[in-house]
Amino acid sequence: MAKAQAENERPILVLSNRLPFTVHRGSRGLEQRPSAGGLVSALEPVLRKRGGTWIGWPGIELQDKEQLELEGAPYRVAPVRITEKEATRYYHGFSNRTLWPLFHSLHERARFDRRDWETYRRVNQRFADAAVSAYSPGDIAWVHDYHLMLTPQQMRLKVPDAQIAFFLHIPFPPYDIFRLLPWEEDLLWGLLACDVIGFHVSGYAHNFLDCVERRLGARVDRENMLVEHGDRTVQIGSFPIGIEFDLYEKQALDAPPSKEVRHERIVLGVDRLDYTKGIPERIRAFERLLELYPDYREEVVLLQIAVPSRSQVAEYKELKREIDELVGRVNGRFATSSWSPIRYLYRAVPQDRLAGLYRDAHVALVTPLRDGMNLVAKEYVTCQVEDPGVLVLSRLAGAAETMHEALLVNPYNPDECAEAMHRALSMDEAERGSRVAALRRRERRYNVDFWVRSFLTAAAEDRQTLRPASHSEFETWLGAYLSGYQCALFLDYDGTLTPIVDHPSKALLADSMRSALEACAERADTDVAIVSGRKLEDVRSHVTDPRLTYAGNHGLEVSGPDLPPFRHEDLVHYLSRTDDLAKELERLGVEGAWTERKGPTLTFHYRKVAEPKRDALIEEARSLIIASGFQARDAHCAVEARPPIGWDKGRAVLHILRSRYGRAWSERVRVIYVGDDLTDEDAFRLLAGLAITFRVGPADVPTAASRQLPNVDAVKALVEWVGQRETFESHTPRLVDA
Ligand code: GDG
Repeated sequence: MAKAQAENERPILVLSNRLPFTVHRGSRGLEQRPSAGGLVSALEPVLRKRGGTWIGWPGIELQDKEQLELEGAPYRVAPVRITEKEATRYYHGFSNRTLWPLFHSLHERARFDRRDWETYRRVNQRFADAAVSAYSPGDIAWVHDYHLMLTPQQMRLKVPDAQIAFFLHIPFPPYDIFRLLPWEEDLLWGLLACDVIGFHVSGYAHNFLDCVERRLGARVDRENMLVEHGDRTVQIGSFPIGIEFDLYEKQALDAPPSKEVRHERIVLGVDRLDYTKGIPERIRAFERLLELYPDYREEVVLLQIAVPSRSQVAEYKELKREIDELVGRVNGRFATSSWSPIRYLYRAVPQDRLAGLYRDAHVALVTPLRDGMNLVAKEYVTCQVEDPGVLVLSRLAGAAETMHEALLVNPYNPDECAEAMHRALSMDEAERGSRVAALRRRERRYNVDFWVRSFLTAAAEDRQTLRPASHSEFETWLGAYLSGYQCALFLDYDGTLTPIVDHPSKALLADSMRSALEACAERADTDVAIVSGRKLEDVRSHVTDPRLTYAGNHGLEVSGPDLPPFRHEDLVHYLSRTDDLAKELERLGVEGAWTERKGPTLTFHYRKVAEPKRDALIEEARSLIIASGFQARDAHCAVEARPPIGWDKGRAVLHILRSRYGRAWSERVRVIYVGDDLTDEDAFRLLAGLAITFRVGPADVPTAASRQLPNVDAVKALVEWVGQRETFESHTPRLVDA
């Protein structure tokens, strides 16, 4: 408990698109005005209490020498510099024209532009760099919203032990929508670098789990809401945001009667002018009310406040024009000499006046087509301190998940909305009072402080891990795939069958792994091949089983039962040249670095070289390798020199499959490939669609593998399952999705 308490006092870094104030260039230089809005009022007190840094974009392009200071604040502010051109692509482009519509499931509005994406990535990196500079061990970085979905991974790569949490303020869409995004995997990888990822409601969290499971092949635990991402575990959760209840309640109690409310009863709409908010649909629903129930004419007014938003974007200009025309049409149709049905204010109203309006409105019409949460619904019920009003709420807002006592509607159905308005306007006081009391009680309890506390507590908790991969999981993933087919199991050696150790000679096969491999080798329906970067003889001497096939030097040499021995024909040209290259690399003379000679290839190891010396050393080694006419390839703490002959582990696997089973191998054989190294990525890419591939170990780089496994133990469980799996007599292939 004491520990949890201490964790709750850690300094935080808040990363959000905007700083907690807006900046303007005035006659006296840069002028700051505090930002209104829930996020700022929720997080500011936390930063004031714990200390930390707020990292965000000031909203204008700062000149090189211009600095921003937040006067008197007990926390730091780190402005992220973004040029106007970058803002066009990062903010107006990728954030608001790609992610915003797509995540609200309005995919036809989404624009996919590679240049927007590249700028988004670059700007996200700038946020990550600012966070890395501001971070001290023990801090927690809390990244907010869809503008910064790559930042967690960019930060994690530089501070592997950082505590990083993310909260998404908008919906997370279902897989079928999410997968329209050309960069879908990058975003998932970006987020999975977090320790905790929070969403407003459990539906969004489940959508996210579906996407990581189906797109990345990550293991997920839906009961405990965990994702196994490489060798890390990520906690997923729903944390519905709340509002500053006491503040809104007080403002509602203090506000004078609203001037806008005269003798008519008010149906109120309050939104940023955004196509997700369903304003045209709402106006049509109100029109329908007046058609169906003429008694409301001259009795009721729709007061719609639309706050200008993203007004440079063409779609928003178009939406404004549409609303203007609709209001004109409906008013033209029903207005009388003393009454206009719709009063439309295209501007922001000061917050204290807004509280008065909420209080005095008889009905709030909160009917977004899709909304992460929707704070207006919460503010409205909080302000019902006098004659209780009725909330009509879209089922497609996150708020509908908890606000059961509202009248829930489908915003696309004008008849249903009109009926709900009628029910609201004719509801007796007892029912209105009961509904409002329950709604207010909930918002008072689950206010914004509760949201911050519960999120940060979850972020500070020790991570659970998933149950180790079990045979039943392998049965689910591979059972139908292998059933009735010959299985060809390809395994890398170092980091896959044995853990990575500080010298390759110490990487010995555990007895249990040896037994698991033997069980596979004994089966007539299974062939096992070890595909390694080591020399063929070296890897064979470690595994020893003569029934297995061995591919050494990244597949340049292959030997196995029923296979003609293979040695790539171009190798002779390189055998002598590796010797000279090895000598040149050895002359670099850096402590801890050494060269492994493997015949036609060599590996330059730097695992034991001090961290600060590495980058320069790698650069130098790569140049020497390339100058000698070899390809330089990155591997685990090593650079490989390989003959540039278009051959790699993937090609070797295809060679083995064709040599052993014939050209039509894919009709009889099902392939599994397991590896941990960057050199295994060649095989993952080449075998996509032809095999089920597993990447083992840390999730530090994106992978082309179809699935991920955390460690060598999980590989052992997989090999054991292959060795023990049920045999099917029939060789009639089942219809499966490979
Ligand atoms: C995003 C998600 C999620 C509106 N008009 C005036 C005014 N407002 C204030 C409201 C409310 C805020 O703006 C709007 O918040 P919403 O939640 O409704 O919508 P988004 O701006 O789209 O917010 C949303 C939210 O993030 C939090 O996570 O709920 O789903 O889309 O606070 O009061 N405020 C003033 N005058 C106005 O005229 N003063």
